[in-house]
This record gives sequence, structure tokens and C-alpha cells, in this order.
Amino acid sequence: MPEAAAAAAPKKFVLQQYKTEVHVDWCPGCGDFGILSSIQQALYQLQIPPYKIAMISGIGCSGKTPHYIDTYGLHTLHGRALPVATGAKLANNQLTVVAVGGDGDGYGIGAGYFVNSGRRNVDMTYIVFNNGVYGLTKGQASPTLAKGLKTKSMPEASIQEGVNPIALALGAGYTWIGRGYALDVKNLVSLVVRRRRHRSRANPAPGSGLDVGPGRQRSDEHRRDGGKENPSTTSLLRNARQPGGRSLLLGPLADLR
Ligand SMILES: Cc1ncc(C[n+]2csc(CCOP(=O)(O)OP(=O)(O)O)c2C)c(N)n1
Ligand code: SF4
Ligand SMILES: [Mg+2]
Repeated sequence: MPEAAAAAAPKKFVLQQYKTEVHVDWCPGCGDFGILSSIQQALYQLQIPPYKIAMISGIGCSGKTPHYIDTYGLHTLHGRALPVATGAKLANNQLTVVAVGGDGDGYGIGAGYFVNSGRRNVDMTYIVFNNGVYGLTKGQASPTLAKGLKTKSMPEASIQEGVNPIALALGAGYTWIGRGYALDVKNLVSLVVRRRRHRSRANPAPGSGLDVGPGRQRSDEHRRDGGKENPSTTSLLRNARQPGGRSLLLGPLADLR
């Protein structure tokens, strides 16, 4: 359904059902408010039942996001949102899994997970709140802070180039990559909605027709245990991947600021 028609279609869930009553304690004017609102509006527009969504975060100001969205959620450890989100999707591939976190979380301490999640092709959304700093710990330089910039926490301007997250994502193998501005909520909503539709457009029967690449088709993909199928991680990954194998690869990185 085209975006405008979908937005106008009758809704079963109201926007309020994607919000919690927890006080949002970000600083007044913080761009995180725009990102939070965009995620809530996109989930509402897509009419994904809140009980079929899992929001997974790392640590940082951005890591508080799952507290504010009335779905299942886990506020995990610094840099660990992606492996936990991958596990959630493998355990239940009917869940809409959204990982969120900061630039320090995703491109610093969690950089290895960021790269390897690009290889895995799991059908989930990863939204990076990229403010160029470690916000929660008072604004030290994060890996995306541009050379020559100085925050109040730094004795002098940064002498290093910032990492380019879009180039990094491309190199890692992500094929749905978006970038927006935190306070351009309309555009962000559209980005999140488009990312979520990426899989269904590619293959209307999720989980079927997967092209499992070399090294993944192993004879021990299914272990028999007491007559019941006990799927290996390999076969779980296969079911949770984007259809089409590496050529269609993963969902999304939306680098949102
Ligand atoms: C293993 C570990 N190392 C360091 C910290 C301290 N710490 C908490 S949040 C944070 C940085 C957060 O920056 P970012 O991920 O960019 O999130 P933001 O606050 O900017 O949204 C750090 C270094 C921690 N909690 N755990
Ligand atoms: S410290 Fe920075 S990132 Fe954290 S809430 Fe305040 S303005 Fe936002
Ligand atoms: Mg940050």
C-alpha cells in the first residue's frame, strides 16, 4: 500500500498505545525526542501490534528509548544491543525487532557487533542516535566526532577524523541504509516505515526462498533430539535472514543525526 494511503487507512491501534507513562528525562531540546517520536509514529503507521515488537537498547541517553515505548523491551549493556537483538529475532522470528543505541554504543565499544551484524542479514532495524558524543557521560568525543571539533569535556579539539558510519555499513554488507535528521520527524517516520517494508516487498512469504550462501548449508543443520527437531543457530539464522541471501542482505541502519 502506498505510504499516503497507509497513513489514511483505519487503525486498530492508537498512537498512545506505543507510548508509556515513564517520564522522558532527556535534556530539553535534545534531538532524541524527535527520534523517539518518529519510532512511535512509524510503528503506529505500520499498525504492528505492540505485543509483537521488541525494542533492544545499549547504554547511553539513547539507551533509555525502550522505557518510553510500550512494547517488549530490553535495556542491555553498553555496545551489546545488536547481539541481544539478533538473539531475540532468532528465538522468535515473528517479532519485529528494533535495536537502538548511540554512536558510542554502535561505532565504538560495539563496533565489532556492528560489522558482524551486517554480515548476518537478520531482518531487524537498527537505529543509531548519532550525536557525535558520549552524551550520558558528559560529552566526550565519540567515534563520529569530526576532526577539529571540541566539546566542553575535551581539553582540545579532536585531532582524529570521525568514522563514516554509512561507508562502514556498506562495507559490512548492510543493504538498507538510511540517514536522517533528528528533528525532521516526517522524514524519519518515512525512513523507518520504508525500512520495515523492505522485507515484505522483497518476498511476500517471509522465511521462504532464502538463498543460503556458501558455508551455511551443513548436513548438521538440524539435530534430532528425542524425536523433536532442535534447530541449530544456523537454521534459525536462515529463517531470520532477509530473503535473497547476501544480494538483498540485511535490514537497516538508520543513522539518525
Ligand atoms: C562497558 C562500559 N563501558 C563504559 C560505560 C560508560 N558509559 C555509559 S554510556 C557511555 C557512552 C554513551 O554514548 P553513546 O553510546 O553515544 O550514547 P548517548 O549517551 O550519546 O546517547 C559510556 C562510555 C559503560 N556503561 N559500560
Ligand atoms: S546529555 Fe545530550 S544526548 Fe543526553 S539527553 Fe542531554 S542533550 Fe540529549
Ligand atoms: Mg552519542
